[in-house]
Amino acid sequence: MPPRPASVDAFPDGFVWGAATAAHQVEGGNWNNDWWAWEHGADTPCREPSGDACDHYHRYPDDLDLLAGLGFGAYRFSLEWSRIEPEDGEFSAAALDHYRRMCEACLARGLTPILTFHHFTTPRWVAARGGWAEPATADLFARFAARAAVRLGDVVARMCTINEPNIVADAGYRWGLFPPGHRDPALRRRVNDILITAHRRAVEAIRGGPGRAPIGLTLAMQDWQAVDGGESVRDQERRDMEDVFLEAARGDDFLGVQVYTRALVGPDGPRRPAPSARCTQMGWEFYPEALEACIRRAAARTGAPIVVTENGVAVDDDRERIEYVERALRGVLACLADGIPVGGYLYWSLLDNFEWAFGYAPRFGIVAVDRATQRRTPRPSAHWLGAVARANRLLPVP
Ligand code: GCO
Repeated sequence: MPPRPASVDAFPDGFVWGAATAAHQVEGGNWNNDWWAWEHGADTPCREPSGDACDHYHRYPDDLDLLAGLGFGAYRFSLEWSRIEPEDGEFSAAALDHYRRMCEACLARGLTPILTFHHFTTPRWVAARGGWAEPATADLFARFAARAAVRLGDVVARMCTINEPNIVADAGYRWGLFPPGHRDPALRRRVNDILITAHRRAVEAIRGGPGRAPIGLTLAMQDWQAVDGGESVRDQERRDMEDVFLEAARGDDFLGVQVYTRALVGPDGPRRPAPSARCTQMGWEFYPEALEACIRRAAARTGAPIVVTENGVAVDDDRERIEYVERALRGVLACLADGIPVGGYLYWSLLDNFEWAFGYAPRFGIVAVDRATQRRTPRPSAHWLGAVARANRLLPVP
């Protein structure tokens, strides 16, 4: 086959390349939030507690050295609300200083800091008052966001209010997989609304602070495909999972799109992948083409600029990771070729980390972490994607 013309594989100037993490999944010792309690509770689906995680709270300078050295230009990470506001209205200047140092450490290494205010975990005192089922939580979150933005707004390049509010609601209030473990579809819709209110109020609150970094939310999306006449069930599922949030994101500075796979929906509801399907360690179908479909849908529904704030795969064989990312990036290029504004691609995740109820078994990292020694070892995918980032074009798969 003749080589493709170079321009086909090039990304636009200024396209942002990075990797993402979330506080509870990497920091370690986050005992003051609802997830830690959930990990240690009886009868929860958690396989193991988060413990020291990757000790990233202390090791972040080395991890940022690694990320920058590989060729990446951005780092997405999150604040741990329970450290910053350990009790109602008691804000920790030391915790905020820690996150400011992290932002400054990014900037010193040429990494663009992309900050998420809420990534799944909620302080215990908030959870005890009803968590996201309680409308007052929207105001508590906005107050926290305002405080954090005052301290950090001038040293961040982009801000994500709430990570995957649709998963917070769905996994926590409909399926009982995340805290608080409810199984109540009506409550889940109510929680959707409260999370949307929280996002809107946080945007307002953050805008009152210093800096002019774009603000948006990040949404978990799938390529929803109807099978055997499942169109209307698919549409209803997708409405509660995505459409209500896409509508809420209209007018935002950007939308963070986070995609891993497709969802097949029959008249009886979502289906598991066929036994013959190629699956990842998560049991999700290996389907990198979902990213393109989701970017197109998100852009069409919101009119907002898109950033891929998460895309990645949990696999044993790192060659599969490279294959997955390469195919996903072809989809990003196809979107760009059609004029859809996609501003960056952040791989999930920099490090092998605490994958919520799944514990440490799934390996999402481009960097392997030895659980006993905390030693980091970049995988071939880290070197390949770092080279792609440096070249700002898709490179041949090694
Ligand atoms: C999520 C998250 C990450 C996950 C990742 C893989 O959205 O679920 O943002 O915390 O680890 O998506 O499941």
